[in-house]
Amino acid sequence: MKIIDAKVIVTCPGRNFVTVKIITEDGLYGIGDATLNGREKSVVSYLEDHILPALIGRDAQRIEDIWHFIYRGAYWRRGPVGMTALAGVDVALWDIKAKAANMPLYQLLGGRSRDKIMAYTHANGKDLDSTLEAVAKAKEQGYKAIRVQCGIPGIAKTYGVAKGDANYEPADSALPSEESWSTHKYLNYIPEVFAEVRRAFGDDLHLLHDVHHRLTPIEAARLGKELEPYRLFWMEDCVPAENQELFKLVRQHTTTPLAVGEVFNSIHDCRELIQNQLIDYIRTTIVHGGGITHVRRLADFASLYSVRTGFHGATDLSPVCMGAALHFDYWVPNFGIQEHMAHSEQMESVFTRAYEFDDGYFTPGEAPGHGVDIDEKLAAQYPYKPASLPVNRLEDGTLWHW
Ligand code: KDG
Ligand code: MG
Repeated sequence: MKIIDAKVIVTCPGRNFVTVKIITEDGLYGIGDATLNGREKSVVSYLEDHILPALIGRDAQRIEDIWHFIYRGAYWRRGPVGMTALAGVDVALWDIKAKAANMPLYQLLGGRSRDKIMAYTHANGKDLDSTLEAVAKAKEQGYKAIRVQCGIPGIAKTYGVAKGDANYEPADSALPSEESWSTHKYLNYIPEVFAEVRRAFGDDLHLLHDVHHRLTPIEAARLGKELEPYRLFWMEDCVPAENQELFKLVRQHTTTPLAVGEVFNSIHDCRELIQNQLIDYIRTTIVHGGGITHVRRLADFASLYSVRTGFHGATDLSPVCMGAALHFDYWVPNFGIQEHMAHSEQMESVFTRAYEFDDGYFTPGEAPGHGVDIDEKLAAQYPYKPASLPVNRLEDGTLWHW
């Protein structure tokens, strides 16, 4: 089944998305998400200038061979730009293979391991009262698991807290905006937030929290310990993770489960974390982790160590990634949870989807392929808009982790 055309579609129906479309000689096509928030154009160039021209004439059925052709063939391996570009191609090819077999993708992967996929969403507010209101709203929408972020007294703009009623979208200006940070104000306040949330909503709700890489290991250890009475589902990205050894100290001190990996792009970024059982959930998802072909290897490796998946699913991961992720979640034996932030109506008019949400759980749908398509005409009406993620400074001006 020869590939006769391959292109990139960039659209901004409220935020930027990059989509790879591959077309075969018999008219079948597949699409894959290749969005890298704030760095979209680098991936577009990588695809258009280096990868896509070399795909023409290749057999679309040979996913494994094409994966290695792109990965090994570049000589320059790994990295977020390359692995996101690779993921776009890989998912488009899985979409084609499943369509050719007339099967939903999860059937090709091995069939479903569960009836429904638990998802968590975000609840946040500028202060405690509005955070509690947001948790109540998410609960009403049916979510059984909720990520709680709250404004910190004395910090002007905190990670994870949306402006007004809008969904949280950090890439909010063409050049990076600035946020500020105080570790001691944060550490003194956040356990109180979780105490209040547990008091208000009881024990049944799963609660999650994202530290967004801001602490040192001993600070993260303290937070994990202080959050233990509130039994979090996980504490996410508690320290920066380029040095995987940092997690040893956190792990020694707390039983709060640890999640990490949304910025990882290969199995090598988390090999030590997994084989030393320093984490409980791996968050690397399909679009940034080299596609289904590579993330499947990662999940299988993680399963040997009882580490479960908890795929990244913020709005900057397009509905195409969400569709593919949900098929994966339906199949993967060591599934943990799926992050979900709802895409806007405008986004969902460009990307039609077969997946469905009901009472806190998703199902991927039975359409052949991953079940997500793109309306190219409509997509063309929303041209690319430069948007950067913010940077973060300590109160003394030091550039910190965002
Ligand atoms: O592009 C970056 C966002 O996706 C990220 O900041 C969101 O941390 C995030 C999360 O857990 O969803
Ligand atoms: Mg995160």
